Amino acid sequence: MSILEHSPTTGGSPAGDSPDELVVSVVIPCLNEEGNIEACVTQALEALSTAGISGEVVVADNASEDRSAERAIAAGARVVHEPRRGYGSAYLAGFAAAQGKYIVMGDADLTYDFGEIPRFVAELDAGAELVMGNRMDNIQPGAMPWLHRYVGNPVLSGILNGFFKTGISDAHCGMRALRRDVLPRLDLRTTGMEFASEMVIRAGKEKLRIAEFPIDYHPRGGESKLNTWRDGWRHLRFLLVHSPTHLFVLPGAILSALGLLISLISVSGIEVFGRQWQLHTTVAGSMLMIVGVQVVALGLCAHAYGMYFMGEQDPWFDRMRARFRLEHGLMLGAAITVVGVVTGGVIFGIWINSGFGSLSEERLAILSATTVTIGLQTIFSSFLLSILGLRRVGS
Ligand SMILES: Nc1nc2c(ncn2[C@@H]2O[C@H](COP(=O)(O)OP(=O)(O)OP(=O)(O)O)[C@@H](O)[C@H]2O)c(=O)[nH]1
Ligand SMILES: [Mg+2]
Repeated sequence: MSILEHSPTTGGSPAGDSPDELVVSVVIPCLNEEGNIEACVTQALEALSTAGISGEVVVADNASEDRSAERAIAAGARVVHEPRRGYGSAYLAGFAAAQGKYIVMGDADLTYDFGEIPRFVAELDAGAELVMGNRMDNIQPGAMPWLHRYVGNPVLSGILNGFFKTGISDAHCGMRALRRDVLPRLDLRTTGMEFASEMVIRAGKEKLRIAEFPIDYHPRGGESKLNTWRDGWRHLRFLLVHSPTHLFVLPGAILSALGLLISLISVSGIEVFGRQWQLHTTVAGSMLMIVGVQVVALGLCAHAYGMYFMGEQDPWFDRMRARFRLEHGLMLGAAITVVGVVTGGVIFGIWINSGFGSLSEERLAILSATTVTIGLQTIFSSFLLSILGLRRVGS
């Protein structure tokens, strides 16, 4: 990365900041935006000087093949180069070079109005640590494709809020602002478009003070760099792998409960929907139980990994850990295994009673095998959980 030019505006700064301190760094990621970048930089610098805020504009050029970098410098920006492609990579380079107390973020495509910078700064001055724009009620005609507006954004924002309870209305809005000193706490790492989600999720987990207000979203100049399916999937993938509860534990618990219910109905021979459930249903119930328990166990291990190796905070898992020890898991697993073995013994008894003749206890046999499988899974998963916890001091 090399710094080409530095031209902070010379306006005054809000009360309380030393005159030399740069208050705002406007950071703009840029990939082949030669038709837009000058206007964006000019607008940002004008907004800063009109409001009397000392600041700079940092353009993170992502190996543009056009004249974006030259145009940005000509307009008065400081340009840093990030050869590794990706929206997140560009921002990480821009953040590393930023010198202001606050960072204001916005795309280099004329979709956002950099004249809004003072409003973002005012929210930060008022105590917010992250300020989000919300485009959803002010999308100008032609600014956002139907699929993004009514499917992609609401669905992904809904999942994000369902999983992480951030309460943010427009989690993918590219115009936002934050205090530069919260960056170490956010510890952002992703390189692609999912960077937008990562920042919001991390801010929620770190319990930052978050403010949001409505902003306009204008039609883009030049070609969009967003790939609907690839970038949508990158967001979704990020949400899933950062929430073991929703990826593993809940689905696993639902699968096993459903499997148990189906198996019990099938083995007991009671009629549901006007008929008894036969062998095929027992097999399905058994499969659901085994998969469900396996998935829950993987989820607990993922939680443990997140806590012990990635510094995640998880009160639910903490409570679980305080209550249950390895020995509890082993006892539970052993008890389940014994139930399975006893069920097998019952089948054996039936066989003896029939004088070792033909035997037709398939459903009970499936139940027995399933129970033993689940018991053994529980025992070995408990050991794995314990191994993951070994790294923890005092465990
Ligand atoms: N997608 C993408 N954008 C990059 C990259 N590097 C820098 N950018 C910039 O990141 C910003 C966001 O990209 P956009 O194409 O505007 O994506 P978007 O805002 O989600 O989608 P639009 O609504 O079409 O603008 C733009 O300023 C890009 O120039 C990169 O490698 N990939
Ligand atoms: Mg854009």
